[in-house]
Amino acid sequence: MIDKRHKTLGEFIIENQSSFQYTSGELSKLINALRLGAKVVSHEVNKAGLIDILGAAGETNIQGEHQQKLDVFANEKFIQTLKNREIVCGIASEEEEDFISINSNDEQHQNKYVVLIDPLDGSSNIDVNVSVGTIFSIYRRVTPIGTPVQLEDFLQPGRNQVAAGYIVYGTSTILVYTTGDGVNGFTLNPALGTFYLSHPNLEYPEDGKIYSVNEGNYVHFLQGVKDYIKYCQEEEGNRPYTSRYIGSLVSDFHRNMIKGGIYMYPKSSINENGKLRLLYECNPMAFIAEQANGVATGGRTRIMDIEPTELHQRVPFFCGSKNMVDKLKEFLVKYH
Ligand code: P6P
Repeated sequence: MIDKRHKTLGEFIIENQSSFQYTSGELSKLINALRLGAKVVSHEVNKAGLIDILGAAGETNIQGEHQQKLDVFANEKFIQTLKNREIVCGIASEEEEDFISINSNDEQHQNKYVVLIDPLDGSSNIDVNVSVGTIFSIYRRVTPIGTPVQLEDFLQPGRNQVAAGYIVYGTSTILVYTTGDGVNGFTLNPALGTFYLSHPNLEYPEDGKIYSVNEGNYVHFLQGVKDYIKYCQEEEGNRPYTSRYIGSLVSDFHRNMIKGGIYMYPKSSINENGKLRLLYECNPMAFIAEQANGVATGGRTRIMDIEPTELHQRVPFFCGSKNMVDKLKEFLVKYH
């Protein structure tokens, strides 16, 4: 009997295929494509420290190979692995201005899914050896199967997602995903190239003592956000809270989901819609947060109820432990 703690991602997918609301094998193909991409990118990201030996992006390395920027590399690898699986009819990526249409040549593979991806979020942190990540969001297409994918297949509200997840390339590489039946985390054993179930049934603690926001933007925030930050810093009850901000969404999100906390990227006088992208950052993280008994809001609207209007649109993003987000909302509603 395999110890549950050592279940592989492949075994987990097979065991849980029945709870995935679509035909058998489709989830496996989708997650397997992302799993392969994660392993390839993890290997490359972990080499980044050797960049002065291997040659910086845009130069040729000691083997005379052209060194790609890692976010360009990650984008190409995920697109390639998804295309090869004959289940995806379209891909939207932070690295691509427009969506990519994938037409199946094989009548029987009428590709039903679209994937939206941030192939390497936080890539500016690579040069200083800070964790970065990949974020993905999966929908069923809404236009007729067998026809070219359309923009409306991508501009779906987050509540329509069939799966979402992220990969953190940190002290270890961990893949966390949901298909609407809870959240589970899998850690890569690089020696074997196998992901093992390391974080079953991830859930936010209802309360937390960590707040994550770029306080360098404090002067630009709306009054309600300013007042909430001051609330976090007051000496009262279990406060002051701890301020933790890595500057990499996947890492800040992952820590707060495990320990309890709130992540904020508000709109401000310099970012009128905030910074984070709705379709391939906020929606997938919101799906995971809600599946982990957390909350994700734009301030007045549940993130997953926002009706998208464009592929790369930005929205304000507040996400974390339920009681902390509820308290934030009390401050926001006072002013806005
Ligand atoms: P700032 C990385 O660029 C990112 O998209 C998120 O991963 C991160 O949380 C945020 O932006 C950091 O932005 O403006 O605080 O540097």
